[in-house]
Amino acid sequence: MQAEALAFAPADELIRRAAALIFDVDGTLAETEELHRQAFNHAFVCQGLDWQWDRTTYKDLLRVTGGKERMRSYHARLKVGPPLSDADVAELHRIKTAHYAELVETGCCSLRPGVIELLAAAKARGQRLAIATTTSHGNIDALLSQALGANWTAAFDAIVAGDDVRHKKPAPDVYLETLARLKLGAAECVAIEDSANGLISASRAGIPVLITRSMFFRDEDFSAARCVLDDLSELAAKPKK
Ligand code: XBP
Ligand code: MG
Repeated sequence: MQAEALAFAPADELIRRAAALIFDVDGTLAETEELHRQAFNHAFVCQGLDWQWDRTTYKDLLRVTGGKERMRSYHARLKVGPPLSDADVAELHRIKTAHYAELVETGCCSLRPGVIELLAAAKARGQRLAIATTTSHGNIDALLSQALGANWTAAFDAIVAGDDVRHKKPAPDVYLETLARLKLGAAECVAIEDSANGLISASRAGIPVLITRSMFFRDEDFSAARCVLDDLSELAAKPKK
């Protein structure tokens, strides 16, 4: 299908006709940010910091992508004491990531509605699947081995995480690297995202974006997206503009 025609197709056509579907992880595959928030707070207690991020604070902090960068940004706002050392940030993030994995491994965070069905339908159509995320490979594995089984990586042709590229979202790096690994053009693919940073990142890489509204980004402006759904189960329901 011609790229321009693909660009204005309803959601279900946009998805069906793409050569590859590129999925964001946090907020898109699952509502994981609430677990990330709890894991950050756990790490702060472990390290004797009197920081506790409530949902309102975390929603604002999510404008900074990357957990390490988010903690540095928060500390800088406090304007107290010298900047956190790289070693302090690394230790906080290590503790946070370990606790996040423990939370995810309880099975308390299922994949969002319609995700498993879309993965299966795409595979049945011979479409390729990829992941382009800011989080780490360890966090992706914790979530998807729990949700899809130990062999989950076999379903994806490319898995690109935050530490695989120089600049995190909203830079296009993670999507450009995914396209390079897929050996596909941007207009042949669709990015499935939940945040403004993710929309900007994929758009800068030239990839049409389908947004699914998530817990922390429900009220964001997604006017640059090709289509906006509440969740992916709508794809099975009816064509959506
Ligand atoms: C969302 C992010 C990540 C997570 C926390 O990634 O920005 O930083 O909030 O994970 P996505 P880390 O691109 O999947 O929406 O602490 O591992 O960064
Ligand atoms: Mg996301």
